[in-house]
Amino acid sequence: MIDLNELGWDERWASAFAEHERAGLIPARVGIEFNHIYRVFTADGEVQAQVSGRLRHQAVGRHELAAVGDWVALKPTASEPAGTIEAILPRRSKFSRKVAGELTEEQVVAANIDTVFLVMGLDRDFNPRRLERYLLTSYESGARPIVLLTKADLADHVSARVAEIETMAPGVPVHATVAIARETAAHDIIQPDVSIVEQYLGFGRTGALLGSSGAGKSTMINALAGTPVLKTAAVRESDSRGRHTTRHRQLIVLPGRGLLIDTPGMRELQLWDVAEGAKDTFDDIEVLGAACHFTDCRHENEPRCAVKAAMAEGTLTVDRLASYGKLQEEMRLFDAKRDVRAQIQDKRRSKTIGKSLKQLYKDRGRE
Ligand SMILES: Nc1nc2c(ncn2[C@@H]2O[C@H](COP(=O)(O)OP(=O)(O)OP(=O)(O)O)[C@@H](O)[C@H]2O)c(=O)[nH]1
Ligand SMILES: [Mg+2]
Ligand SMILES: [Zn+2]
Repeated sequence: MIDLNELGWDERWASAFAEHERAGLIPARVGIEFNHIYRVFTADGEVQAQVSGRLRHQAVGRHELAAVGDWVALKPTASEPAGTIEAILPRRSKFSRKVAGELTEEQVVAANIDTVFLVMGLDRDFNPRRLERYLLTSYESGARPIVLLTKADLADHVSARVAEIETMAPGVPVHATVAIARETAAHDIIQPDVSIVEQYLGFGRTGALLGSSGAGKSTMINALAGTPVLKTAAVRESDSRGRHTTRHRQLIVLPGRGLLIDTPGMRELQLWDVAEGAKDTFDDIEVLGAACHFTDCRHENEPRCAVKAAMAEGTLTVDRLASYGKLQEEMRLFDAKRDVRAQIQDKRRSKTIGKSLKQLYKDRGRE
């Protein structure tokens, strides 16, 4: 038996589930997703599940299929410990990205999370510009972002780097630690400080770890679990790159202390719908921009440009303005692509509705 509250179940979920309960379905939380096969937690234990044909047929994109962290309505299979996912409860939060490759499709990386841990190594993985993109997506997610800088044993100027990230992400807590006990160059042994992560979790609360391959996400979860529940592997010496050890998303229960979702390192974090998040991340530039003489100032060669002035003063770096510009361009492209896709989806929806209407008339005719 599993206590559903331990998995994050509460009164609000129960009332969202009421109609499914009347239909004889049982609540379950998605623990693993791998090639459309799921393992879900139910009050009776963990079972294998797949999405019902109806749900799959109705879905206009993969974001409408179940994702790790989702609460779902499960129809148990009578003969074996398995079931069919008949419905997905509306998500309270989600971390999404655009699927890798050309397709403009949303992929939900983790659902119903309270906290997003953005994990970045202080080795060669350290890259503030990349973190900026993760922050953007976090602001959109509905979960609280926390930056976790791992591999503190491998960096010389840890506090300077923490400060660097702090100025980039106002209001976001930034912590540096190790995910595994290590000896520093000065022969001190540093132990992982699991309380850094624990303070943002707690009974029934869910966190997700995101970051590039090799950053130490699985290692950190193992430290919290107190036993190696997840596979880890050494990074490439030359550039600290990971080997994509974690292959699927997985929800780990830390009994009484919360839940953590491990995710595979992302090769690329393609942004999904970050308009609002952009405003938060580049708050400084947005504020400066409001003071430019021209309301449509592109901060290039326009006179009386507040952004250019800040750069001349040194309060704004060229790098930061460049990533702001890159983001603006990316959002323009994204919006254009999404418009095309929305048109296609609308067509598909009206086709499906058209079909079911036809069927309805046929059935009526027979009555
Ligand atoms: N020196 C040092 N090594 C660490 C630290 N944290 C993790 N590592 C090592 O980094 C390597 C990669 O760790 P993983 O936990 O597999 O990384 P991951 O983020 O889960 O990577 P993927 O599953 O590929 O996405 C392992 O060899 C870990 O032992 C740390 O704080 N210091
Ligand atoms: Mg991993
Ligand atoms: Zn300007």
